[in-house]
Amino acid sequence: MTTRRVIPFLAITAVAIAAGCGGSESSEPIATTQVSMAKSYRFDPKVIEVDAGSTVTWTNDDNFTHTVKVDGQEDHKVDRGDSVSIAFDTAGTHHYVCTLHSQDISGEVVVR
Ligand SMILES: [Cu+2]
Repeated sequence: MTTRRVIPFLAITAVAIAAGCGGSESSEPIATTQVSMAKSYRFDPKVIEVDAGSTVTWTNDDNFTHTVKVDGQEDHKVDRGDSVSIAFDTAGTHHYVCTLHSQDISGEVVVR
């Protein structure tokens, strides 16, 4: 059976899936309560360490709106230039993401 198939010239779809930003995978926690949403699509520092009861502040220094959603908590939208503060009372490692770009940026708050 002859099936007529028009094979379009796939313009070499740059499967540019920025596969794993190689580089330093050393995610040693940084002792700070300040996290920048840095240009572009980054939480900086990515992994922080705070004392229980601390309030962590994220500031959006990027050109895009991001959010901070700690696992098990509500999502917080942070527009350019804005910030959000979240208190951490429970010891443990709290993973979070930007729900708008959850595949690109995430981070962790390690509470001691
Ligand atoms: Cu984002």
